[in-house]
Amino acid sequence: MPTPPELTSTSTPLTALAQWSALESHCKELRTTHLRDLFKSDPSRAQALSVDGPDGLFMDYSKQRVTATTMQLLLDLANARGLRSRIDAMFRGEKINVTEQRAVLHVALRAPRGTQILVDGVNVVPAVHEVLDQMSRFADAVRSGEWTGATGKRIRTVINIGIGGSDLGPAMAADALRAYSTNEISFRFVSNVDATDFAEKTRGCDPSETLFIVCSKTFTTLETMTNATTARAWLLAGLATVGRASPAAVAKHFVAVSTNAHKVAEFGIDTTNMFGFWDWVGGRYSMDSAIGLSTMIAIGPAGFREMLSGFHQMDEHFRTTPFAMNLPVIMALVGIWNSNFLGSQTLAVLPYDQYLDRFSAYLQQLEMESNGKHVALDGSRVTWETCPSVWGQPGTNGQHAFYQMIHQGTRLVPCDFIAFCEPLHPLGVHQDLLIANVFAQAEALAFGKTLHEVETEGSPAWLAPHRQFDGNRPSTLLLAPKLTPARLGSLIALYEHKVFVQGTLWGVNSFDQWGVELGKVLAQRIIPELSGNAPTPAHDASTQQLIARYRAARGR
Ligand code: G6Q
Repeated sequence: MPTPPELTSTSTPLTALAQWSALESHCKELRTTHLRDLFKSDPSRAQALSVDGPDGLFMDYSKQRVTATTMQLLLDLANARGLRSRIDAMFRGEKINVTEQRAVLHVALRAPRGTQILVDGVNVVPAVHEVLDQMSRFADAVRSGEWTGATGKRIRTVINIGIGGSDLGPAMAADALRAYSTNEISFRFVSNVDATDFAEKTRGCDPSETLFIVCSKTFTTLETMTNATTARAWLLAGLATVGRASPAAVAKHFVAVSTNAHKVAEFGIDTTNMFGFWDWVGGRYSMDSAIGLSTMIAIGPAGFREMLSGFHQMDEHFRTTPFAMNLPVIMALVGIWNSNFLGSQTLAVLPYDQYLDRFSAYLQQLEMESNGKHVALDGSRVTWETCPSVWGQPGTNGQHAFYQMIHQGTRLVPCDFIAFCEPLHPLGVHQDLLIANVFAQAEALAFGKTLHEVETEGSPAWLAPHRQFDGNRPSTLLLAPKLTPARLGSLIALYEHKVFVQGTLWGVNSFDQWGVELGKVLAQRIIPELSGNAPTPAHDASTQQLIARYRAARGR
């Protein structure tokens, strides 16, 4: 049985700390202060509450409802929660994922060759580079056409089969880095156990030109194994029409990314075409491991290593920069201020870059699966709020949809805006319009428009209240020179470490996910009951009724 964690730094409940009380008192004073006044009273505010990070990444958080005092008090809280020692423990490879007794070392996945990071006394960095080299050889072979399918044709479609952490990262990266991807191969992602996903993603594909990458850390996940089995049948049926269906053919069209060689072999995938990773890589922290094989095939080994260098730059920034200038730390503390003191329940992440279409979906897992928890590390129930709900979509689309609520709704919706100065498609005036919009939204949210201003513009009295904007709605703006593989890496590492800092302050384990278990277990119980062969289901009346309805609808 795992031994319970030592909790030197978090043994005092968060809200019992003097630093917490100091923030509560400060919040009472600052709560009613408008951003308009904060900017008026401090001409240096914009510069003071902005930070330059690695590779040109600039973060302006001056439109958050904080002052230098707020930030100092939040830093005091972080220090009281032992943030420094927690960061050091993670980078040292200590088993900080206490409920699973695992080290948490996604930072090792992007550590340069020659670095030393020990887990149980063994340096894990050489093994990381061995797998990267194996991936590089394979990616090159697929990209060049040297790797062919069973009929000798080159691969034109790569289909990643995986779910959760084995899907969201690679799927997000496929969109994010499309400008850097080969046009010779199309990339698709099957995750849902709904057969529609498989049917639609394989529509129009030629089996003889298709490569499946089955990504599953455990190689037992229901959705992934079901889709992989369907894929094998689809492949063999397709190859049968040209007389090439055989178990050997499967090896030319299936590779696996897993920690479970035994299950991979059992499925019929040649383990020489298996790319490994380790139990110290959490699913949602794995897109830079072999789980990113589809990304490497898309952008090439050099592009992938560039992405890893971006991750690593942010890791080093996080590890070495004083907290007051540390992007992930500041972002985390501002989030805690918004959630725990200003009472916001949500975070909108709004990238003004179409390539980041799936970025907020990726962050939803990273943030909500990591910190959506009500039990502290010591097993006690927390008496403070933890992770907000995270959502968003690329600008400017949202402006014509849900921004109404952000500007004039009754709830506080803090926003992270993300923008890049240089466009990847320099067409006409698009980029200036895009950037003008993101700057304008942040400005409008912060400063609003008073009733007096609306009336002065000539609005009749009955209409003026509808056209008035309170403002004082917080946002951070991340501005970078251009979206590149390295900057994508930095951006993801920024959020990974932000999540870690918040988890540390909230006192939860950001690296387990027990909350997804119960539904999985119940589904396993219900599966045979749907066929009608199982004994009378022992469920609540509502669930029994639903099972009965389903069986009737399916004639069972
Ligand atoms: C992520 C979670 C979860 C996991 C999937 C897929 O942190 O652990 O999303 O990635 O359940 O698991 P497998 O990779 O084992 O199929």
